[in-house]
Amino acid sequence: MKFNFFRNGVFPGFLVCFAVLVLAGCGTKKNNQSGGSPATADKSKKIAVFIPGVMSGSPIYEMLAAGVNRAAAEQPDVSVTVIEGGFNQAEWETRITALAASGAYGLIVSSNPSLPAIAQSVSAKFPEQQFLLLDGEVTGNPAIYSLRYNQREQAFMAGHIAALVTLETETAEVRRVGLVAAQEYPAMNTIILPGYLAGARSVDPAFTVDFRVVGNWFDAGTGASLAADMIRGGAAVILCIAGGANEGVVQAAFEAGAKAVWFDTNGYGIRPGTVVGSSVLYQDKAAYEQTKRYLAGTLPFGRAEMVGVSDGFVDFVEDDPRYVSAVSPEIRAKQAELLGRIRSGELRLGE
Ligand code: RBF
Repeated sequence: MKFNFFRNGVFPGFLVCFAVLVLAGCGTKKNNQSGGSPATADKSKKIAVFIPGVMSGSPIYEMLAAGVNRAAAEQPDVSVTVIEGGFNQAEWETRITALAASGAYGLIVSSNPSLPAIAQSVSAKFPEQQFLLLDGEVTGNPAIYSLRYNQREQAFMAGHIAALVTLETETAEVRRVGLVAAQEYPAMNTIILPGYLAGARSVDPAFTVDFRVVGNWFDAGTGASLAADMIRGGAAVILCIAGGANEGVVQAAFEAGAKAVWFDTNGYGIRPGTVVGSSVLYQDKAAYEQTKRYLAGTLPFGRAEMVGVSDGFVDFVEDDPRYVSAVSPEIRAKQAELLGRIRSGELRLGE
């Protein structure tokens, strides 16, 4: 990463200063205003974005990089390096430790609920390294700021639309909605899955969830076969939270005449008519705003914050023409009524 210093001219600049100081016979540490190695000269403006996985197929990560890049582009001399950590989760800590050990970055940005534990561990060895973590929670570490989303709201809205659409299908007597997840993790098991079920049960308390796990974030073939099996078992609408495997779920739903609900971004365009709901979060906006705060020196390290529907970071997309043509006016009216109750604060889905 040191090559970046050559590219933007900071390192050569430092060399010139250093040479001048030495020639003038006053090259002492005291007179060296940069206070140490060139890596520390203005490293606060060097940001590493660590993608725990790959960006392709995972919009939550694409939004992360986009938001940080947008904030950086608005100021001179800020550089962003995006590093994809790949799907081997056992390697992530080693990769992040290497980033911290390089001393090259003022800030490491990342996102997902497994990052707090990893960042804590790296932070114990490199306490100077600062972290901005989204979609995760950690408090009390003076080097880490975290922001997560109210995913009970996000999942509740998905469960509500899934149940409403189920009631209009031929297998409506089977009060069961589907959820295909890539893997089990605490936020999935204690917030997203229960929130999804609660949303379906707010339509009819008889609803249950058929919950299946792919085992990774990329296998569309397994996603498709799980979804096909669930549809044979009577689930007519399936929420997919499985990264690259989502494509398989939607394809299987399309082939069987079933429906899918999309999570994190607007997914109506994936397969118009088959995708009947999009419960979204605006991670690009969050990454942009928090990076701006960092660059302004106002990011409150040590704190954890949560944002939801009323803050404008979680939403359900209902103004897309492909949503309008995919579901009946009656369903849209009921979904709109729910959204109104969440937005106004009448229905509180705290955590
Ligand atoms: N979400 C993705 O979209 N793609 C991923 O590759 C991905 N990897 C994850 C790895 C771990 C260990 C955990 C805990 C979560 C991961 N997520 C991933 C899920 C993400 O944090 C979030 O829960 C979902 O995107 C739903 O908002």
